[in-house]
This record gives sequence, structure tokens and C-alpha cells, in this order.
Amino acid sequence: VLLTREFQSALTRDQLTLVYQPIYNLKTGELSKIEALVRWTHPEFGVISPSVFIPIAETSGQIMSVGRWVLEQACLQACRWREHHGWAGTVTVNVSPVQFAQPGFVDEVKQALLLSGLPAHKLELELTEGAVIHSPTLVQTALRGLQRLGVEIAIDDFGTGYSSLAYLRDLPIGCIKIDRSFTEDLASPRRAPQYAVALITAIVGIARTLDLQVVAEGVETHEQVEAVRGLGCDFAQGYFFARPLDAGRMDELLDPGQ
Ligand code: G
Ligand code: G
Ligand code: NA
Ligand code: MN
Repeated sequence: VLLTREFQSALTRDQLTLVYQPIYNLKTGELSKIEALVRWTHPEFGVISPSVFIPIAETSGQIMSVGRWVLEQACLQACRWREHHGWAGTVTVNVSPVQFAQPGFVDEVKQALLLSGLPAHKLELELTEGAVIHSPTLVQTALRGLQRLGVEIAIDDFGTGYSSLAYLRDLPIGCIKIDRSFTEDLASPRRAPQYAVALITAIVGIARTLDLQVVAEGVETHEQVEAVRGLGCDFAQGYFFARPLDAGRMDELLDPGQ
């Protein structure tokens, strides 16, 4: 309750920031994508995780303004990286199902692209399975609208939601991000890694059939990098490569000679 009230002013008082985590192509080593992640730095409580304040913002309706801000900032930052570092990669932005289900969402995305000058195909929106699975008309329409714009769609935390596979075939989705719980099990002494191997193999098989990219999330060790590469994942992301970084640190990563 306290946080709900505090969050009212988070945006207007410039307490929200974005951090960025690189996503690498496992075949070429290129820094292909960068995921934008929002943070709330409260003057007293310090950094508050989006897993705490996003649900609050979803309930209060503030998710609309937060979501729009995140989208605009991420697109602007990606353009700076294109201009200053010649970076030709894709910026990925998490979208709340609540935000996604608003009728004006596609227009907001269009606005953020126009405002920033970012080419539409260099923006990828990360949706969870729950946001697309039921595919009511509004969701279908939004996805088609985004497809017409040229924006890419990824399914985040894949394998943890409702497991219907039909939507992968029927909707304009280009990428699946395998949830980090699968990656974690690959090198876990507690869980049997053969299940994770079998499941990731199956997911990659589905992705190949449907011509989807596959990102392995939560890669923390060299062993896991080699494992997900060997299993055919296209990209990987996780603490092994880098934690989410502020824009300045990401500048250094994009241009180490600077
Ligand atoms: O970055 P971190 O691991 O703390 O993120 C926790 C959760 O918050 C993740 O599920 C992540 O997808 C989500 N999240 C991070 N940034 C955003 C954002 O800008 N918008 C939405 N809707 N969710 C986000
Ligand atoms: O739900 P989503 O996949 O968007 O969550 C992204 C969050 O996962 C990021 O905010 C980041 O803090 C966290 N994360 C990224 N890489 C790793 C990792 O290697 N290990 C763990 N435990 N968390 C990670
Ligand atoms: Na994400
Ligand atoms: Mn995820």
C-alpha cells in the first residue's frame, strides 16, 4: 500500500531507470541483442525490483505510462548505440500483458519508433506465454499490427506457462526465450540434468520446425554456455556474459577502445 502511493511519483521524479543485458549469438559471438530492464531507485528504500513494482503498476493502471516510458527510452538508447558505436543489433523490451491488451498499444509502439528513429525490425517485444496464449481478438489484432510495422515478437520465460504449442504456429512470433530454470538444471547437482537436456532439445526441435530463433536465458557458467550451444540454441544471455548494466557500462562494452 505504501509502495503503491510511492510509485505514483516514481516516474515524475525520475526514479525509474533502465539497465541493459547483452544477448550473444552463440555461433558468431556477436552482441546481437540487448534486453532493456526497468529499475526503480527509491530515495529511502534503494533499488526496487520490477518483480515487486510491475504488479503494483499493473493493478493501479500506472503500467501504461511506465510501459510507454520504457519503450521510448529503450528505442532512444538503441539509436544512440547505432549512431555512436555502429551497433546494428536489436533492442528487446518486456511488455506487460496488461499493457499489451490495451487497444492503443500498437500506436504507442509506432510512436516510440517515430520518436526515436529506430527501424522497426530492430525492436523486439518480449511477451510471456500468458499474454498471447488465449489469443482473444484484441491480442491477435495487436500481433498482426506489430507484424505489419515490422516489429519482432519473442516469447519470454518459454516453457513455464501454459503449454499450448498451437499459438507458436498461428501467431507471428519470431523468437522463444527458454526460461532460465531449464538452463539452471543443466549444471545442477540437485536436479537430473538429463531432463533439462531432453526438454531443451525438444524446444529447439520445435523452434527449428517453426523457423524460430532460440535464446537460452540465465546462463551463468562456461559449462552452461557450451551445453546450450551444443543443444542448438542460437543465442544466450546471463550472468556468465554480463549482469544487467547501466547505459554507461553498456557503452564501454560496445566500444572497449573508448
Ligand atoms: O530485471 P529483473 O530480473 O529484476 O526482472 C524481474 C522481472 O521483471 C522479470 O520478469 C522481467 O521480465 C520483468 N521486467 C523487467 N523490466 C521490465 C519492464 O520494463 N516491463 C515489464 N513489464 N517487465 C519488466
Ligand atoms: O523474466 P525475464 O526473463 O525478463 O527476467 C529477466 C531477469 O533475469 C533480469 O532482470 C535479470 O536480472 C535476471 N537474470 C539475467 N541473467 C540471469 C542469470 O544468469 N541468472 C539469474 N539468476 N538471473 C538472471
Ligand atoms: Na525478458
Ligand atoms: Mn525471461
